[in-house]
Amino acid sequence: MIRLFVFPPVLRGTPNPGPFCIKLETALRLAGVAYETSYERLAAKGPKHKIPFVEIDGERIGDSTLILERLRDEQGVDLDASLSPRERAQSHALQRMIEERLYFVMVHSRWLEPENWAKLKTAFFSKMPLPLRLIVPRLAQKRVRNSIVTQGLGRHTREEIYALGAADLAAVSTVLGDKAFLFGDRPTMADATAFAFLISIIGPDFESPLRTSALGHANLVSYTERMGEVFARAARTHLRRAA
Ligand SMILES: N[C@@H](CCC(=O)N[C@@H](CS)C(=O)NCC(=O)O)C(=O)O
Repeated sequence: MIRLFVFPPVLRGTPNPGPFCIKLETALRLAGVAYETSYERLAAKGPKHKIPFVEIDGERIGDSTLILERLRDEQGVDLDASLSPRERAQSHALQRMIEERLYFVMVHSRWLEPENWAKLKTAFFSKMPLPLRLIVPRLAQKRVRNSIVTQGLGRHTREEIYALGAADLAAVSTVLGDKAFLFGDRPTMADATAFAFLISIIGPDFESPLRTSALGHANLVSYTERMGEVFARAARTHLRRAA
């Protein structure tokens, strides 16, 4: 049995505060892989010092993509089995755009917009004992700010950052078009990834120009709702199977 380590679900309208946690859990559910969930706040417990991570037969493995590649290679778990080589390449490019750029726009909107930061701080840190509650949030925010600057996005103006995010969302919307899922009528790995980040952006917890851009694409909104139903239905099947 796989043990999945994700953040505690501290947000109201989003399954998990970590989009990579939602991505991995969606993929496991879609593939019908049995797992048990443990909540973890400390990224340092993971082998890559990031969350999510999993434990399989006592071994801890980090990184959502590497975990899924391992499950594909060792257990034949492959949500993309029906895709052509060209579709796999397109799926790869789409997912890397979402994870390596759109993600940082989302992080900026959550951690560095004053109103969102106030909400995030309460959700993440309000249960921490004093004096940690006064020190840790500021250090964490500073680390996030530095990481966005190092990544490159943080060197742009606020307008430029949201324009870059809007362009990524427009690309996802165009690829989706009027299809049910990104590569046709069945969800694949790209849908697990796109859903995770879209629900993180569209969910009701944080307002931002990025959310406004996403809400401007009717197909992304209905797609996120559709994937939300797939995610919940797959959970019910998963729980029935475990019972
Ligand atoms: N490439 C990783 C990214 C995971 C990631 O960035 N996790 C963030 C939360 S969304 C994290 O653990 N941050 C805590 C930290 O960096 O200390 C994956 O796909 O799992």
